[in-house]
Amino acid sequence: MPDPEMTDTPRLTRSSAPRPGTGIVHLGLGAFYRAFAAPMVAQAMAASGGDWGITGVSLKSATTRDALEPQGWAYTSVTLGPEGAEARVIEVLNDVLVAPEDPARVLAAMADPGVRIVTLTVTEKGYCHNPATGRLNPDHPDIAHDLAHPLPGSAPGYLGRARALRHAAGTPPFAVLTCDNLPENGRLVRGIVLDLAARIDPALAAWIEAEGRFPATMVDRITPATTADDIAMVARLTGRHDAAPVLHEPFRQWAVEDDFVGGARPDLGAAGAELVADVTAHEHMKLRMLNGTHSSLAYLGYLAGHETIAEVMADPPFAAFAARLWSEIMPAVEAPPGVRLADYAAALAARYANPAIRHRTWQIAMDGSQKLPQRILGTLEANLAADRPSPGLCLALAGWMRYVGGVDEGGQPIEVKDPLAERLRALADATPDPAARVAALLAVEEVFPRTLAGQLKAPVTAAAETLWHRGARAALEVWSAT
Ligand code: CS2
Repeated sequence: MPDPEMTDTPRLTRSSAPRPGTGIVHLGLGAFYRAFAAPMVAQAMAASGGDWGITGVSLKSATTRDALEPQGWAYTSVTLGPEGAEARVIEVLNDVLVAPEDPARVLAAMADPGVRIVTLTVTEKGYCHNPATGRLNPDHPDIAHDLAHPLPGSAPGYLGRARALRHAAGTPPFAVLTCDNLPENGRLVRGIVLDLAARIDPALAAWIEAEGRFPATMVDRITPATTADDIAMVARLTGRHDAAPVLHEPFRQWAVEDDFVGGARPDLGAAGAELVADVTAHEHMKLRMLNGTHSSLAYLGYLAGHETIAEVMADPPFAAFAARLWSEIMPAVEAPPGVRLADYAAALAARYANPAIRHRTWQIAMDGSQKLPQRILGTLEANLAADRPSPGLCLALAGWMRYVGGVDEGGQPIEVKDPLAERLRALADATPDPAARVAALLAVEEVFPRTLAGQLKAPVTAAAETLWHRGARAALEVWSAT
């Protein structure tokens, strides 16, 4: 039903400014990319020129294309700071394609010699890999399909098949810049694409290995999913109806390995990105200190009845828990040059508490089976190796185990979104008591390497007993008093 407030509000339309040529194809056009990388590419072009317009590709639904098309692909990016909201119109998209409608058109866009970079935000599960090993899962139904058919459906399939077209045409490969929260994301996607390519044609794999570039990158800006209320708020703020605005925090950080094919890239440095030789330290810090605590607060916060991360941080036992998590995580993180980890943690606490950002615990809780390895398990492995206890992170894991059971502490159903949801739910249903459930879930090998699972059994079981018996909030109160 049309919002009555909106009927008289004119639609946002694109300005008459000249459009740059297209130099980037982006797979997985979600809110995060439009709030983060796309505006920085626009800023880079404003500073230093270049044809880096973007063709966005939705791999699943037509919603974003349908919303943006009448606006000439322009959209509003709204910064939500504690002092208020500030809107800016972003005009860097040249087109949006919906892959399932016309896969050949997506491949043709990716094979265009003017395209020098393919960026990705397809979320962790979009890589069709085994989260515990970081390797392609050849049994994944989408990969099995893409190996058997020239018109793909998955992100790795598009990367492999589009490269095959370029190889056949004598066009240099594009650089692949994944903007997903995966560990050493450039090397991970490189391994996945090489594995897939080798199964299509070994010569293709050899060419990608020699000529392809996969710069790793660390991306950071908190960007909750846009809601109907947000759309109405943006219309009031700007006087224009935008069917797909994006809303985000003021903070942003982009560290990128400067390793592109032929050095071709937008002047991201002019937009504030850090171009570095090796992004591993930045990535580990962000995945472990930000995403690790985000997931921990999301599971336990959801169980305690909190809807958003800001609400979680406003609840004293949770704020104390977050601080203890950071003190567990910091010894397992190497600070990037010039960064003090304690300052980074303090800045995270302030970002999480921003009341203008309504980031739902349920949204962050999604896809835990794909997120836990790089967010929490790596830290636990490092702490175990150094004999450092991690009771907070073990409680967070117990929180995930409780959450994937699909019933909250008040007996209400939880809508668990996860590629392994059914299996996790069946394991949880079969093992209502905490010790048995911990054992059953630690045996899920896609998530937990076997040795680590053995080491985690006792401390996670202890945490689960407390969590089951007392509930999340009381467990934190007890636990943070020890
Ligand atoms: C969040 C991230 O949804 C999630 O799992 O942890 O999207 C987080 O907001 C971003 O990585 C921040 O850069």
